[in-house]
Amino acid sequence: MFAKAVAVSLLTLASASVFAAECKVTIDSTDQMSFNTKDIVIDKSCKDFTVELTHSGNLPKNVMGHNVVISKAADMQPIATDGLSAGIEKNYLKEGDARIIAHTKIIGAGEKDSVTFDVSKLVAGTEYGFFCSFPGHISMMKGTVTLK
Ligand SMILES: [Cu+2]
Repeated sequence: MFAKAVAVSLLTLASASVFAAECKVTIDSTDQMSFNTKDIVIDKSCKDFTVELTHSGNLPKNVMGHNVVISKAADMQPIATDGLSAGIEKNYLKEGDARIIAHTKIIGAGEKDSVTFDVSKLVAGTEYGFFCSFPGHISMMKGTVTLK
């Protein structure tokens, strides 16, 4: 009887995980100044969403550092520009910049970092994006964030 109860709860767990939305994405970054994805899709049923960043290159963070910053599409370039003078210790982001929805720290080769944010910060119908704020990287390292 106990075994049956365990079996039933395992089955429930398994089917729940099949239907639950994946509320996490892992993005890899490289020595070629690139991300391996151009679009982050967030399911509306997610309460929180986690972005994990990895770096599969060989270069250290002061040379080829990367982060992931999420904001409204229109705020991406202004945030990157304002972050230039902040320096690598501040992840090339202006301290207290309210336009930033979420960001990881800057990482180098072999490192990883992740950030979890409240999906209710995203309003349906608004365009969002992600980018790397390391100086000069936004030209190649950017993509869209879509709520669906
Ligand atoms: Cu970068």
